Amino acid sequence: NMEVITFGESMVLFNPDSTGPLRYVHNFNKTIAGAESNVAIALARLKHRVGWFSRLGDDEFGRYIEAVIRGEGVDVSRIVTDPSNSTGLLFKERFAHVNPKVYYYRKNSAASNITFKDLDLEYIKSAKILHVTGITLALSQSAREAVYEAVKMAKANGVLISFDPNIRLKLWSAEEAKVAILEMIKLSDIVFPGVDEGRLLLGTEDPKEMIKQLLNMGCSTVAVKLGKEGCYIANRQEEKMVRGYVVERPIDTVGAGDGYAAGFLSGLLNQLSLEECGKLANAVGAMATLVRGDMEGFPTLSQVREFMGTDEYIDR
Ligand code: KDG
Repeated sequence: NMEVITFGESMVLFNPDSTGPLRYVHNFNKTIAGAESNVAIALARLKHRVGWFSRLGDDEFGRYIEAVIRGEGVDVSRIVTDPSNSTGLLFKERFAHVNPKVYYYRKNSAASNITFKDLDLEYIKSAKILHVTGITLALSQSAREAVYEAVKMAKANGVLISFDPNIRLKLWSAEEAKVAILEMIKLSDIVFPGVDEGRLLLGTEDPKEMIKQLLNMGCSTVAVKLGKEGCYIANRQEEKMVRGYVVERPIDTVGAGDGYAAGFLSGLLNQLSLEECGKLANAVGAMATLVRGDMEGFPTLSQVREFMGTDEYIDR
C-alpha cells in the first residue's frame, strides 16, 4: 500500500541555458515540472511509498514524464493515456538575480482533460494521505470534479487530505480561485498556504490569524510557509514558529513549496513532533532552491540529515 497518493498535471519543462528573453535563447535543458509529481518525487527520495498519476498524452513527452517519475521510485501504475490530447509543456525565462518567469503551454492538455472516471478509487482509498493542489482545481471543470470526487471518497474512508492551495493566477482569476480553494480547504486535514495566499483567501497575511481561520474551517494541521524565514505551524494542540535555514545563494525557488510539503508529510508519517515536521519541511524546501529545476534539488534522507546537522558528513 502507498503512504501517499497524489495526482495532477506534470509537464515537460524547458529551462533556458542562458538568461534573457526567450526569443534569443538557443539552448534549453529538458526536465519535468508539476507540483504534485514534485511532492511525490521528494517523498520517494525520503524513502516513502508514494504514488502519482495523471492523464498523459500518447506522445514522446508523456512517455518521458512517465519514465522520469518512475525512475524516481514513484508508483506510476495508475497513469491514464489520453489518445487525443497532448502532454502539457512549460518554459522558464531567466533573468539574473530574479525568479524565473514561467510560460505555460497546457491549455486543453491531456491532464486538463482528466475526469473522475480516470480515478482508481480502491487505490486512493488504500493510502494514508491523499495530497492535492489548487492547480488541478484550476485546470478545467472535469479536473476540479475529479479532485472533489477523490477527496470526498478518500475522506469517507479515513484517508487524510493534504492540500496546497498553489494559486497560479495565470490559470484563473483571484475571485474564482478564492471560491474553489476555500471550498477545498473545508475538506482538508493538512493545509500549506503561503502568506500571499493568506491575503487572497483569508484577507490577512498574519500567520497567526491565518491559522486561527483555517483551524476554524476544520483543518487539523496548518503550515504557513514564510519563505526563507521558515514557517508558522499549528495543530489543535500547539502553535510554533520554526526558523528557516539560511541559503546564501538560492538559484531557483520554484519547487521549494513542494519540497516543504513533502518534508512536512514525511515528518507526519514518521510521527515526528509538530516542530520536527516544520524543521524537516524547512530543510527540504531550502535544499530545493540550491539547484536549477523544480525537483532536482530534493534531498535524499541522508542528504537532508547532513544539511540539518543531524548526521556527520564524510566526504572522502
Ligand atoms: O510548485 C511548482 C510548480 O508550480 C511547477 O513545478 C509547475 O506545476 C507547475 C505549475 O502548474 O505551475
